[in-house]
Amino acid sequence: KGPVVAIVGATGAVGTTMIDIIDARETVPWSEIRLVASARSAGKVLKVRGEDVTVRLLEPEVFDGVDVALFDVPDEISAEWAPIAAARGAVAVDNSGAFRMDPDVPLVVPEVNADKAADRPKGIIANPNCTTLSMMAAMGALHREFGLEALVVSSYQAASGAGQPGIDRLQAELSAVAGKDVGQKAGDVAAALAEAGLGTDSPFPAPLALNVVPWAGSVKEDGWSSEELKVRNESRKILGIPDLKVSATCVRVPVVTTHALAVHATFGREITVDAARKVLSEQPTIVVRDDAAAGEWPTPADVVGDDPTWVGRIRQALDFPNTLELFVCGDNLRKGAALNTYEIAETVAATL
Ligand code: 11C
Repeated sequence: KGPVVAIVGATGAVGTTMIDIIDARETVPWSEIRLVASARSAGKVLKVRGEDVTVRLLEPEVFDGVDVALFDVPDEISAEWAPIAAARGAVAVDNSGAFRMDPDVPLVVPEVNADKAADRPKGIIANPNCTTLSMMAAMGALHREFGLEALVVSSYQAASGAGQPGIDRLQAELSAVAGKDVGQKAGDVAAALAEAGLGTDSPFPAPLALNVVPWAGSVKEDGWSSEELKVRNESRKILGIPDLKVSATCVRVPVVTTHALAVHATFGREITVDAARKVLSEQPTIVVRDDAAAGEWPTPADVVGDDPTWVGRIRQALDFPNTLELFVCGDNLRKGAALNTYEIAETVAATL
């Protein structure tokens, strides 16, 4: 009999993507797939691999008999419940930020550091932030060959990074401005949103339709956002380079799903565009789309719904030795969240 998996937060944006991923797998190792959510969604019936599954309430007993528990819930829920699942014998794979920087919790991207998944003293494995994760397969592959020393990153983050409320808000804002002559005067987008009855209780700190917003996450010291610090700290931990120089600016753009990043990456060894392209092309989870003359590069609209990370615009930095510029796109709900979490679960299941 195979192991039992539980998906906590099964009805959220990441949870439902997780179910799509499980449905699309040819085979799964699980003898039971248990769906778990808060009281608001418990009792709903969802189809998983063609079978009706009733969503169960998040309570300690729901983890009895569970081997692997996947958490797709906010930080505070994971902080409370992942240790409960672990205490009841499950390996908790957590997609929140609650445990990522805990030295006793591995932070895993299977194609970069799968070996770390086995060393989990708390019974918890963390899944990285979707912005960090979108560039990790590419940076891990290049680091192995050329020795990564520094990253300067600008993100172009999709609304679904803020979950279903982020998707709903962007869609409502786009409806509110559609066909209107706005975007030509300061404040006219906000006025159009207000006129359409959209309040300021948005997941985003400014209008996102017809706009870009240089902010994601919460306010940290010296003007940094939590998201920018996550990119720095998590990249260092995943790649195993504690002194990696990282500087990030995180920006929200009016895209529903798929985060994009402009990456300026400096290496310790000599690197050429051709050598980088070869290394990246050899990775099973990377698609290289890089032909500027033919107008071929990755965009979120092409990448959404796809599992691999797409990389393009690979250039030698003109004024910086051993430095490449790249543009990376990854579906933030798939590899950025549900898919990587599920791949960690598959890695664990193979050892049970
Ligand atoms: C966003 N990356 O796009 C964030 C969402 O640390 O898991 C994920 C936050 C996290 O808003």
